[in-house]
Amino acid sequence: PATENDARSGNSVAAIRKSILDHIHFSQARLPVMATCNDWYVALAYTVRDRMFGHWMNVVQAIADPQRKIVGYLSAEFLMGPHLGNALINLGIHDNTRAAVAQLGLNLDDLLAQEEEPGLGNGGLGRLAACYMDSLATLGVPALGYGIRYEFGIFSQEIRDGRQVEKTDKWLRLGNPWEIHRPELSCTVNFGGRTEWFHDERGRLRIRWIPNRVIKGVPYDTPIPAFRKDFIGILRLWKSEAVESFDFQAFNVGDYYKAVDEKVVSETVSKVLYPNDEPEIGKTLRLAQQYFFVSCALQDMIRVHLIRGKALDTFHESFAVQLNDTHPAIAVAELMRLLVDEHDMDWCEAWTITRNVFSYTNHTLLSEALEKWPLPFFGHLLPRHLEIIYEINHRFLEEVRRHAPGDDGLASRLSIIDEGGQKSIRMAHLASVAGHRINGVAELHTKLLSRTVLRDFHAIYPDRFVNVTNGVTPRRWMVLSNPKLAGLLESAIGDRWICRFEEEIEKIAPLADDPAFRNHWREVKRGNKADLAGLIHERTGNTVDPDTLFDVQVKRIHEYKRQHLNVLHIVTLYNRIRRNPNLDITPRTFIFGGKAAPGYAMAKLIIKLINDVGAVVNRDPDVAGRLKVVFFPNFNVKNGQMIYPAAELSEQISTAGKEASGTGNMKFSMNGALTIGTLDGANVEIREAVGPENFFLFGLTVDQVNDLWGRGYNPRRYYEENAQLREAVDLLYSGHFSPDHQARFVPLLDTLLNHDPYMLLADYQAYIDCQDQIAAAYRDQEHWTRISILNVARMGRFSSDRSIREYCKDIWRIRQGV
Ligand code: 26Q
Repeated sequence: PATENDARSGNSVAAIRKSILDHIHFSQARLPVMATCNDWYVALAYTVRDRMFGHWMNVVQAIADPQRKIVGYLSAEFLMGPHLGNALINLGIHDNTRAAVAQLGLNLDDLLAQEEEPGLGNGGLGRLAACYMDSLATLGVPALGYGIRYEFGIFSQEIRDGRQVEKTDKWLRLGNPWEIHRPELSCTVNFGGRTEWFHDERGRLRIRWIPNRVIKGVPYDTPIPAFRKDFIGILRLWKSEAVESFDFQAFNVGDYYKAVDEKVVSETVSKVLYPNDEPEIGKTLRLAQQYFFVSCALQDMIRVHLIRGKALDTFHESFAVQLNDTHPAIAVAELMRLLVDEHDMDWCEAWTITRNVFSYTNHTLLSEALEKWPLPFFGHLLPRHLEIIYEINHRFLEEVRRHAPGDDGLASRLSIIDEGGQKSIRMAHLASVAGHRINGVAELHTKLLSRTVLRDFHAIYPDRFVNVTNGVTPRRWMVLSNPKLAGLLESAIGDRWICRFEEEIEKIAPLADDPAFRNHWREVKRGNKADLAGLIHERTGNTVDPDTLFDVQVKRIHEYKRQHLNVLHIVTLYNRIRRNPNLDITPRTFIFGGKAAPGYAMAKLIIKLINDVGAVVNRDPDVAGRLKVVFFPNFNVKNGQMIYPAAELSEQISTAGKEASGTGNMKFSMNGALTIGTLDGANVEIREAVGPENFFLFGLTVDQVNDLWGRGYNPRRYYEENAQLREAVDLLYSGHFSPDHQARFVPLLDTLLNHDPYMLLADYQAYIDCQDQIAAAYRDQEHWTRISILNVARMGRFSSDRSIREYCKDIWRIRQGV
């Protein structure tokens, strides 16, 4: 048909080829013979983007339709990963594009490799937002993801001499073909200054904010394609710029350098993504970033609502706004300010709307990670918002006192303002007072949330609490990253599982009993391991054997995630081999990956530990290839797509109660890895789903952890009473792995022996025993493969499509399309 061959939108091989050549000429002004690999990548990206504009118009219509509720997903992070491969899959043009590119004498894989991934997030929270954008689009829910267009995303990691070296992430260096610049939708954002009373034209006393800085937010839109559906989601990211205000020019006549200075300061706001775990540094900029994108987002949503021809009192019928953790929680005060100050609405009416609009997702119970802003500092940057928060708090505490007269303890525990010591604003309280729903990200996490951090809120508002267990998108994490597995699944059960994962994927379960299918399954995994081995060689120089057990821990480096417990297992095996060089053990390749926050010294020392242990173990002739340890540098979405499909054992070994959910655990299982894990986060639900017999469980439960703290935890006792543990710890103390600096790991080891806040020593023996069982189980490949198939078959619940359906039903009150 003619439309198939249209060079702007057709999906035939000829149309795609023509479109690429057209873009080389009309968009890039390049001669094909002179075009670089990047030129071809950009031409292809434009070609693919063209094929989303038709879908985009459908979404614009949905957004303009006053009957349809729109999701505004507010997140300081969106860890999208590369767009090209995902778009080819979702648009259904992967094969034709590969052919078209081949006809031009190019290889699609080279063009895919050319894309710099937008790393606009730290880890789980940012990647969750990206999976949710995919599912929202695929389910046909009109959605705008609002965030910051950081000029520099998460740093890229190099490993030099076994240590992390951070490099700035210049992802925009060669331009970004996926985004549409929308200067006509710019917003202005104010900072600082003071507030004052005034009489409006109707003679009423009102408040206005007289800021001392104004900047401009300019949106850039990126389409997020649905899977095989003419729909997209819009990721709207804001860049900060200087305003070109007349006032400003008038007040600064001739002051050219001051004007340039203003421009630099204004552009700083969206300059760089903050790594987590660095609570103390650069605070002002972090708060300015949060307020900046939140204010732009709300102004934008109000604009959309008014375009629908509706009055502001129905704003909550147009938008459901999700706060991805407390990073955007200032939105509560900003919406109140916009409604009351700017749009002259009555406080109570504005509050009703605000309460109906917002809901809040909590992602952590770690007290050090709960956001708090010191009052004077907050008031200096956002004086009007401080007043509004006081008013919200005043009215809220009155309600609390009515609810529990005389209980001053309760009121002070619930207060948005923390009065103890340095007075500060508890952002989780602000979000909880305003949100009509508060959700945790796994069943266990939601339960602990309502018993610990938000206990008093749960006592007075139990109905606000809901659980929505995280999920991940099978499009990126299976179809795109594991084409071999996707092909095998398709040959067995067709392709409906891709967007009906919950209903369809379990259909492969019976095939676990089919020996021929198990053989195919093993061939797929073997192929993925060989591919990863090649990449490991290229990136690290290490040779790894694809016939060994691939034991993988990839995630941010943090003490609570206990990468060093994994290292204690490696050292234990190493000691066993040294004692008995002929020991018959299951050969393993230990693969680690993950970034440490630049200011987190202990996490950086763990990276050095992994590399130093690896250097000695990998070189020791006694080990004779039975153990290999590699640290895969710069773990990010792109690298993750190569790693998860090759994994056989997934390490999910956080101290019980510390990992809110985890999402890597789901990606591994969906790709046929078995899990060794604690009863933490979503591990609990994964184990229930795949069956306890198909999951390697070890370690203390949350209750046992609390109990042990209560009784008085003495880590040194475990060291003294366990010879195997003592031997491992002593070898690390001895400098065996750090001959150039004997005491290198003393800070880490002393922490373990004296405090051990994450109870590694308490869990050590259970972990080792469990690993020994795994080593034995791996020797029965038929049985292992059976379990692997059953793991995939029973992962239906962990598609982000299921999560988004639950958000729509229990939180956003959206029915259509889903
Ligand atoms: C806060 C203040 C200042 C600077 C940075 C931050 C900051 C930034 C990012 C704090 C935390 C984060 C990220 C948190 C995160 O990724 N949490 C993870 O969220 C996942 C999705 O719900 C869960 O699966 C993980 O368990 C949780 O650790």
